[in-house]
Amino acid sequence: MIALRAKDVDFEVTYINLQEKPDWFLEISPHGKVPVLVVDDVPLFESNAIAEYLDEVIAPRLHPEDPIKRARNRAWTDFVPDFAKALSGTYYTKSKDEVAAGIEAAPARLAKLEQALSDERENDGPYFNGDKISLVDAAYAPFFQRFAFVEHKLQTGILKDFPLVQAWSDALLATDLVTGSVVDTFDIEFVKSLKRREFYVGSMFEAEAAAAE
Ligand SMILES: N[C@@H](CCC(=O)N[C@@H](CS)C(=O)NCC(=O)O)C(=O)O
Repeated sequence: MIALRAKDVDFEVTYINLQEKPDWFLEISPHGKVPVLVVDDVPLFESNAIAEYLDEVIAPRLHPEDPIKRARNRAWTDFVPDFAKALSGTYYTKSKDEVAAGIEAAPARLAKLEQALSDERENDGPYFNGDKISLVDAAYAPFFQRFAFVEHKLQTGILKDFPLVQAWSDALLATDLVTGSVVDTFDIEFVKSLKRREFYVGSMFEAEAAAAE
């Protein structure tokens, strides 16, 4: 969604209930996962494949022009699942003890990203390559966005030892490209899903959940 927004192209979004996936969706999504982008009746799936396709066919280019930089950006995009686990390992957890274990485990992966931010650019950012949003930014931003939301309550402090990562997150969450990429009701929908899945952090949002009833 962020890549589409960065391309300033017209698109239509259909949200589905992942608890009750419609048949038409299961027919076009081989793994039953979102996102899927339908282009001229052809479904594309997997976020990275979709983003790469968009970058090939719609300007402006979000990948760096230099092939070496591009390859390194792609390599760091491949790190997203590991990074996402570092963050979600604190809040996709069922108890205080599991939160604590997630906090203990996170730094090993966050340190790699801190090093990458230091190595990959010869400027002060604020984004992964510099002053322009790239596909790496688009890939990481949704995970920073979800973490920032729960971090208000959880107060894990896991980013405090990683100033470049924290500054990158702040920059991404300060742009409308990212904040506008989710539904207006994102906060409450996210809270509902945390509560439905009985994650510990869900219990910290009782007031928000009650207000939404
Ligand atoms: N590797 C996939 C992962 C997509 C994914 O995990 N999507 C989740 C939502 S963020 C999903 O559709 N979950 C529903 C399910 O697995 O049933 C991608 O990057 O597109």
